[in-house]
Amino acid sequence: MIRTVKTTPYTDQKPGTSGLRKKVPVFQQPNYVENFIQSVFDSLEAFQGKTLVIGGDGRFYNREVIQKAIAMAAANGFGEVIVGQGGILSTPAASNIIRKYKAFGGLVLSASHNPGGPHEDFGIKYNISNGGPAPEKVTEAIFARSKAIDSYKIADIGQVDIDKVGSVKAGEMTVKVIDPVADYAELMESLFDFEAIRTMFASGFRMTFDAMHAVTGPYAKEILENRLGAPNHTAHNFVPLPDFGGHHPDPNLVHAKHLFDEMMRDDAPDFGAASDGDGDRNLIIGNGIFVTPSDSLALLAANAHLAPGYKDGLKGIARSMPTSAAADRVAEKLGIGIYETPTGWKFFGNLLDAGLATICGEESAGTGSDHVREKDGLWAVLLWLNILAVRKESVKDIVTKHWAEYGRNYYSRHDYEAVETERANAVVDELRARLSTLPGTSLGALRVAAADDFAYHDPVDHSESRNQGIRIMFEGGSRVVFRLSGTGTEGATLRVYIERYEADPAKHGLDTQQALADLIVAADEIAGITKHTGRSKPTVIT
Ligand code: G16
Repeated sequence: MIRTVKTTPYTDQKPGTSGLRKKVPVFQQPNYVENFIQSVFDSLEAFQGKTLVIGGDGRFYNREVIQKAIAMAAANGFGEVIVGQGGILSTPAASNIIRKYKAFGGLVLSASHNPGGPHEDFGIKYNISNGGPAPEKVTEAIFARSKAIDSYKIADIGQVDIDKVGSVKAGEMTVKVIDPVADYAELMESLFDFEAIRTMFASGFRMTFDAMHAVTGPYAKEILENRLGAPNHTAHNFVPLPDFGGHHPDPNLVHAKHLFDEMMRDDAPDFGAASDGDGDRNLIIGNGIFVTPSDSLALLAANAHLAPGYKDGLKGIARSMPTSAAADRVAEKLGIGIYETPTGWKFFGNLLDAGLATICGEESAGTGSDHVREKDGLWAVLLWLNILAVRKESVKDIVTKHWAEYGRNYYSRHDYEAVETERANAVVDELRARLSTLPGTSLGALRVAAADDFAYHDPVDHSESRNQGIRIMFEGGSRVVFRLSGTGTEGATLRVYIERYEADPAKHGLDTQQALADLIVAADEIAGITKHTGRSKPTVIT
């Protein structure tokens, strides 16, 4: 039986950088989930009888929302739902399933690297038929609808068993429960030289992978250990838990510090990696060297031809604006296009669909390619392994040779988390008002060459996205960028991105914070961070 249930709108269902992210108790309010899912369906056209993919990262409230989503998909006329066994699908695996089985779209339930649990974070994101996050025109339509919604449709089908692989009927609709790993593992085998990586492991190559009790655990076990022959203690924390074991499943130098510390020891393994809550981010650390996400993008692009899936070269590279320009130098050398987009993987979709870019990346620990339409943590790890297997050099040697060839972009991000929203807005508003007066002014030895608020013109659909981050460019190529995060769930997070280019190999061995010291001081002076926020230092430095 299909019921139409009366509801009243919530005013705060605006999707951010990557879907709707809120605290669990917010999602647990009456009809909160139902309103949002119905607003998604109401913003779509012509999906009757078609397939919807549903999966999540296994965090607290995942199973409850999956049951609601299935019952609502049945009531709204979808013909089939494909769901990962146990409600599990990593974000890149969900993207692959949407593409492979030609689904109409998908609901990806995750708050990514944010913590999970009854008082922590949850999220819902809609992905379109190319497998990628809905573009802004769709998310804007969803938000508009959520403010006007007065009813939703739900089918009385009881609890669907999502723990057994196979097909069951839910009213008129079929629910297909699939192994969440198999299709993804097959895709990885088609892109990378598994034989070469197997040989490398067999000859004693040592790796440590931290799944952070998040969704990549089962994927890492299957691919790294079962298929590539890595020893069976290579993947750590590989059982996904609803609260990620009480930690932030965020693979950065703060929340994966234990991995960093292990990799800096004399007896460290050859390669260390981690992934986040929903499996789309990556952390790469070689024996004695952390590879910044921006450098990793550049290195992967420069070496991608060593993997079978990219042997014909790249069509182009895309990076988000705050990501360092290291990849630009690789694109220049390869004679291919480089695209600078706003923060948010959704902006890469058009470039990938149009064949303008093959590899994309962001400073926020995301790299991926045209194999799916999401960033992909294990993909990045496997491409690194493929490169290491072919080049037979250490991560450190590969990185330092890259710097010697292209120069080094010293890079760091300083985050001020949970700042009062008005205070964070004041930083950005005041900067914006002063943009035209900054060029030509000096801070110590640094002279401002240009300053703007980044705007993006999509070369494919010609849409415009404004106010995407304030850039202060200095003479000589250094810069600082300021923007407010679109993924936080508490107050505002001010992000400050700091970058300096150094061509001289003799100066490539500096400590990053030291190398950026004058820019860090300048950033505070220009933006008045301490004055506005009362904070004397960032919450997180990556
Ligand atoms: C999401 C987006 C990324 C973005 C990141 C940080 O990642 O998909 O494109 O770079 O958030 O965004 P912000 O700086 O606005 O917080 P994820 O891994 O959280 O889905």
